[in-house]
Amino acid sequence: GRMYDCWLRYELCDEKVLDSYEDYFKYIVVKSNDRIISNAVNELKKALSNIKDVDIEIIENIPKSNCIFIGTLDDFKAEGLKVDLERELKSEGFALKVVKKDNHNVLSIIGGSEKGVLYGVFHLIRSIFGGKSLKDALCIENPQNDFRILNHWDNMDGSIERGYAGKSIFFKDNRIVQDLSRIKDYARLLASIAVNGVVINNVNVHQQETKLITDEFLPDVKRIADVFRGYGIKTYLSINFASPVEIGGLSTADPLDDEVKNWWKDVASKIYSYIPDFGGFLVKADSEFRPGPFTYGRNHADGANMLAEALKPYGGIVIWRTFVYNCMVDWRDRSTDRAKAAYDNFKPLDGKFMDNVVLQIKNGPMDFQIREPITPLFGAMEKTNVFMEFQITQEYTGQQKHLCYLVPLWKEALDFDTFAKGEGSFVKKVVNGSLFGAKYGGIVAVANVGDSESWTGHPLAQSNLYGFGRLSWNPDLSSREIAEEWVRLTFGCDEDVLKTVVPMLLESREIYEEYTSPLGIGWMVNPGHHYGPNVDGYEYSHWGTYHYADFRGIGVDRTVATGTGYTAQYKEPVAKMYENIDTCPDELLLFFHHVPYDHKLKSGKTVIQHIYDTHFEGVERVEKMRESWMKLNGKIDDEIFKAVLERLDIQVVDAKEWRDVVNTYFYRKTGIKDEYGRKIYE
Ligand code: BDP
Repeated sequence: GRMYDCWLRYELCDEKVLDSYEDYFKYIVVKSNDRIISNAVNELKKALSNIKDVDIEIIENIPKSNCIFIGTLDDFKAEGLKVDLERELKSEGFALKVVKKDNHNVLSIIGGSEKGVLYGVFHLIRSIFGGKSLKDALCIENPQNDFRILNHWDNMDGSIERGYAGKSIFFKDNRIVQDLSRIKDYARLLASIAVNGVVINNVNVHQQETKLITDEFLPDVKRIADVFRGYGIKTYLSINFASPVEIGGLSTADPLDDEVKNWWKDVASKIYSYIPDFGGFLVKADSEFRPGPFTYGRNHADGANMLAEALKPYGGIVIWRTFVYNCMVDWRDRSTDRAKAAYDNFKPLDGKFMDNVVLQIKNGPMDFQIREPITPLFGAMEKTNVFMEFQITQEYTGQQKHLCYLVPLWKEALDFDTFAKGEGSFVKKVVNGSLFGAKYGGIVAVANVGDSESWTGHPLAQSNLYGFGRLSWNPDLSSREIAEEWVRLTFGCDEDVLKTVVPMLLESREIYEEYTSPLGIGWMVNPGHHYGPNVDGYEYSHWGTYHYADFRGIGVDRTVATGTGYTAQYKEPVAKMYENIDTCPDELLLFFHHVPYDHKLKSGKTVIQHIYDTHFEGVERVEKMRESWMKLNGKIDDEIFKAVLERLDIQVVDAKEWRDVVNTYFYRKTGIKDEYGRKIYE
């Protein structure tokens, strides 16, 4: 069905664009029989076969007529065709060009490698079906990030931690699924947005998943890796740091112990015997009760380097997460600030990691809230490879019941200036490796897919998966460009649809923020499952997640002058900007400062009035979104229309609940009335 096909439904949205391509739609010339290239060619064939009167033939030699040529730069040159691309094309890059051969035109998709060819083909498909003329499609493109990886928080029992779209597509009943057809379709979807790595199991590695690195399961992991390989995607596994003890029969997992080191070397050699291009390990260690090097008095560099050494001979990498903090805080003790933890743990280790270790850093210093500042670690690790970690799955952003297009949030993070090497030291340059000359760079995200018909539960949440891929390829694309592309490919080019859905997407993050937790304070959710309002839900608990609201004021004082000193982790002038209440941006005020409720924001409103206004407005805007969606009845696929409407209905009801709980809470705390006399429950 259409929901299942996502943005690969291959329905022509504008007949007119065909004029510029049609001339070429007779022959596809392919020299290579490489698997990635044949998958690319098949995809193009499949796409074009959906166009009326197009009947395309795949041949080996350039004919005496116009044609499409698909191949690597080497294939291209072997054909005696000339273009000057050597210096411009990176391995995963591609060019789409029209080249003359005799008296004919050859529409050429030229890849720096087979993967480049695959991405070039999908670019052509995207252009044709997204309504772009050939002239606008011609280009040379290279990925700005070498690693573009999805993390799946899937467990082998089929459940997905923080999954809101059904069960795992990889695992069932404690085994890997037998039928891999859905995984193949997933690989196609990911290849179409140039994702090149997938971690198939949860970062919290439980007993069963610990065994994925053994002979019992590696043959099955290999089956998955074989499918992904055909689409240019490397397979990675999350590992359990305590594996040598839990499955290896050793008495320790101490990273400096020789037996432990050898045990991991054997594991690596075994894995690569099954999967020669295995990507590497993802590790959550010494975090939220997961085992790690701390148990043995060792640090994170000791732990990561030990694994890196085992993978090094095969070209694998260790992706070590920096989400490490004390999750057993005594809330009565005001001295711990969770926001400081990643920096405090990892900054002292800069320069101590092997060159095939990468630190994977969450965008914010807390945990995927709707609004957070950037983690200061991004400007601080000058001698270490780092990846950005985003969360596509909507744990704190509406759980795929609420519409929340996350690309604007991600762009904010990537466009942030760390000033680490003076002005222009954007986070996107840190994570792609260019700012500090790191060996590896990349963007990673926690996937939002499951076995639901639409993959993502909320059909419009497909835009987040799509957006992640497009943005990690090119962080300079705008949120709007990505949204428009996605809408055209998913719904066609009807202007009314475009004019309805694109603004819904673009406003949705702001709207969600309006009726949930205000001004960067975060949390205020029900503990455990993290859905729905609970203002004090995490206030008196051990997780380090507080807003400190009392009858006088609210917010966390993270200043150096009077607070936790967190602002000092940023470079100047960023540190000063946050430290000073007059320059701290409104939207993050309560993240950095504790203020009285009548404190005036830059907007001119008091904090309390801002809370009331945004909560009323947020609900009104959800209702408007629902109204505009209603206008699409009959204009788009009925199944999608209904599935979205069902969720918008839930969003309307639950947004009201948020509004009323939050407004009432603050009214009771302050006794201050809404200036406009709107309904606030007592
Ligand atoms: C938190 C999630 C938890 C994850 C953890 C992580 O609530 O389920 O295990 O992040 O990233 O946001 O490790």
